[in-house]
Amino acid sequence: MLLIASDAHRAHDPADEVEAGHRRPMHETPDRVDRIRAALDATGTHRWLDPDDHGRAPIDAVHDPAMVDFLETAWAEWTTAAGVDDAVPDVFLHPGLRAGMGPARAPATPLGRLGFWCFETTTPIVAGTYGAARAAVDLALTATDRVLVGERFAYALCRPPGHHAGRSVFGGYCFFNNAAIAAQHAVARGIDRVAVLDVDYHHGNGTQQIFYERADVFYASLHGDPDRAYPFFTGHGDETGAGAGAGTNLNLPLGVGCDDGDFVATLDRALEAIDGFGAEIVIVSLGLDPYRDDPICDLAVTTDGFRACGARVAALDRPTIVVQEGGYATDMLGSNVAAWLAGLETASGQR
Ligand code: SP5
Ligand code: ZN
Repeated sequence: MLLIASDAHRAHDPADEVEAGHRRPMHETPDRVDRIRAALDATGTHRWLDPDDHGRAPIDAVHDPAMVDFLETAWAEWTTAAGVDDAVPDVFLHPGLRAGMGPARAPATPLGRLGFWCFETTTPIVAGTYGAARAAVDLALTATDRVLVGERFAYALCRPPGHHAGRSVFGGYCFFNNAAIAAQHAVARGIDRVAVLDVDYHHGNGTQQIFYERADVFYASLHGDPDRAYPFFTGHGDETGAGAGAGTNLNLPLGVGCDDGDFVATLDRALEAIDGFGAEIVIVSLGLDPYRDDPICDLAVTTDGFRACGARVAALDRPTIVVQEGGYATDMLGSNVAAWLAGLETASGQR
């Protein structure tokens, strides 16, 4: 299989995140990429390709350019204004704050501006964050280009991940929505119907939002039920799209301890819907955090379960771009990605 990766992600390496009010080591680390690369190299069956620079335009096509401007200069502003630690907000633009009083304006100070664009506290900005986030987008776009010219599959080893980044908000370890930008790129290249299949443990609030009113991009997600799971405020089963996009959003919330059988059966429901939609290409937001030993999640999927998932996606029989999202059981992360991709490739008869 064709794999796209680069070392640019390493520059995004915050020491800590603030989780439930406590400072603790980041779960989302450069080591995750090392583990994945090592496991995929060990298979001896994959080809690595360097990304092409696509510039800022594909990002501005999906995100508010003012947020992109903010992320470009956030670290410089933060350090100039006496920030020495990683940049993390502590006051957020809760919708109740200005309810009935019109929209908020982005403030002038760095801490205020962080709270304007970011929705939570586990996504610190450091000196290399913007460059790493830009590079992750290039991986997803390069994978998309290759599939659009005839490659059956391509895998983009994106880090930082993307699916929590919305049009004008970032968080959840994500800055730019790699999968959504790839989907929009495919539309811009003439694909009429694109599906994003999100199998990360967490609901992809950003991807759902970006395409919520769009008829040309279908979003389907399996995730921990938002009644108990981050990001809490999106991902319910009755969120089915709006306006022109009515019926093009499918959320499949999962209970605690969901095992291989339940997960694959639920995946089949998503695949049936994507097939019914008539997707010409599929973009998979691949999180391995449904894994039974993931330190921040509560499902029970095994490595064999991930292989089965890859095989089911292959059976959909569409050109497929796989974009890396989460997965924090680092000891098994490489094996789990390798198993998922092996399932995809084997079932398609490509190997
Ligand atoms: C891309 C992705 O997977 N982002 C996830 C971001 C989650 N960050 C917040 C984690 C809070 C976890 N709290 C877990 C409590 C476990 N008992
Ligand atoms: Zn996740």
